[in-house]
Amino acid sequence: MKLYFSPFACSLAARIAIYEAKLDCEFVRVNLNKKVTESGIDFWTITDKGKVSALALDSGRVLTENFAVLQYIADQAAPGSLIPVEDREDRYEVISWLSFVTSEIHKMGVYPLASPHFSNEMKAITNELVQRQLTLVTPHCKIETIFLEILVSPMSIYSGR
Ligand SMILES: N[C@@H](CCC(=O)N[C@@H](CS)C(=O)NCC(=O)O)C(=O)O
Repeated sequence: MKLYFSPFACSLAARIAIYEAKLDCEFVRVNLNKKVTESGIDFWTITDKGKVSALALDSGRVLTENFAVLQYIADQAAPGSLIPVEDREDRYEVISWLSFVTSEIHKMGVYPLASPHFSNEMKAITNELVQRQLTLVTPHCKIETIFLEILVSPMSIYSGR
């Protein structure tokens, strides 16, 4: 397994999850501006989305989208250690929060904050929104799993909490 990552980008969640799951994995740093890996491979040839996280599985399949990548990693860990096992209601609660962080915080909130294309006024509004969304997620970080904490920590770093 090979994780294509960029320091302090959202791929940090996948890196932490892999360490927590104690999985064998090669970490490949990507320069997201140049779309090139540290060894000079054109990142577009790895994924035509050009974004981290990208997780190359031993089968050759490349998984993208943190929502999927994190669930895959969690399912490779010891059963129930990162995400509740199948058939448990709280598994779906974790998945629900994963979706919330992916859509409501990462793309709706964090992306505009990091983007040079948004005005300071827009960033101030967004920052308020992100803080509110993080307040919603944080109390759920303790639900029988550290998975949400893993996901939320990098997001917290992003938004300066
Ligand atoms: N929908 C993707 C978004 C991933 C994403 O936006 N990754 C950012 C880093 S946090 C990236 O690679 N940006 C580079 C780019 O957009 O060119 C997911 O949820 O995994």
